[in-house]
Amino acid sequence: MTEMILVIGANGQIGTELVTALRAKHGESQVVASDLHPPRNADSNGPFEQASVTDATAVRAIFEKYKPTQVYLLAAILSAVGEQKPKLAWDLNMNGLLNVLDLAVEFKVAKVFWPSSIAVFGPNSPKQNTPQYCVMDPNSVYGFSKLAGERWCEYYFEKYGLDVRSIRYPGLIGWKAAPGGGTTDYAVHIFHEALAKGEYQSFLSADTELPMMHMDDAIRATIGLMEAPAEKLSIRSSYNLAGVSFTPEQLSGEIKKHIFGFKLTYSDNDPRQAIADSWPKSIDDSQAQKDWGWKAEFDLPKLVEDMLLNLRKIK
Ligand code: NAD
Ligand code: AKB
Repeated sequence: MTEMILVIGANGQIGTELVTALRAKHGESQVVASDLHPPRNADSNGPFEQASVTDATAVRAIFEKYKPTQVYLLAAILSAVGEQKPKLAWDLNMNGLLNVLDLAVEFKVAKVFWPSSIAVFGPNSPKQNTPQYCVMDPNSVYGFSKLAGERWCEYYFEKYGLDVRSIRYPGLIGWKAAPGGGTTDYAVHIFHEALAKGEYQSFLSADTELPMMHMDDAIRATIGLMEAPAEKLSIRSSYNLAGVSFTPEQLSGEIKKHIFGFKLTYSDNDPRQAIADSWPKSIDDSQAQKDWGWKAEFDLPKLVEDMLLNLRKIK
């Protein structure tokens, strides 16, 4: 079957890499990129549609034009920006999702991907090896918009038979695109500053351990989940997914092996610290391993080596 794939929120940290990967696999003309803003990648020749996902009429026109067989909805406001613009975050993260789910049912889209986050967990969730099912009391707007989104995804699967698939991504680290305003962004910025200045001021404290993942692993997981046979998938809310967990201090220690004299300092009273403190330190992803054979490839040394190698080439 020839796929026609629509990626909404295509200009962001994940979309930039996902569109490239999907176009390499399915052909440029088969992957439609869409975003609120004009395309960032001037080298990309594939179709592009500028629209807001909250504008149901505009999104409907895109569905009518391309008749997508798969839709990836990436447009969202992330955790840190969400605390500055709580109502906007709720509106985009909820109504954008509901618009896409409704259109996917109406246009009989075969598969929908929508990402959740480790932000669905809260202060009373277990911190170590956080299980798939446990207490979930997220206290950021982003976190509870993702938790509500998970419930909607499962609901559309159960009620309307829509094949929705989802992953609770950890903090993602890639060299091709900048992160979009999250709590884990320090772990991308640190590489740019380490190479440019030999130092970085972290907005999270030295011992703040968080689950993270190299972008290559995240893209492989996303496409792997979308290609898995439907009958193998036991979770239609969102799968826990683990990569590598580390603190700013541990990341800095690994960077120092490559950049002699790299200096990490810390700022006080950053609002992102409270968000990070409410999140898990590590994730149990045994259900993803069991259902669709997921396994991360990047550990901390490999992630750091890859980031520095590639950033050195493009700087
Ligand atoms: P990002 O902020 O980098 O990109 C989001 C994109 O959505 C941007 O290009 C933005 O222009 C676009 N957008 C914003 N408002 C829009 C609108 N109204 N209509 C259409 N497009 C709009 O985000 P990302 O890091 O690429 O994340 C993509 C998804 O993955 C989000 O749902 C996010 O919650 C989830 N996620 C990301 C991470 C991570 O570490 N990057 C971790 C967990 C979950
Ligand atoms: C954020 O920090 O908001 C994101 C996420 C983990 O969802 N990177």
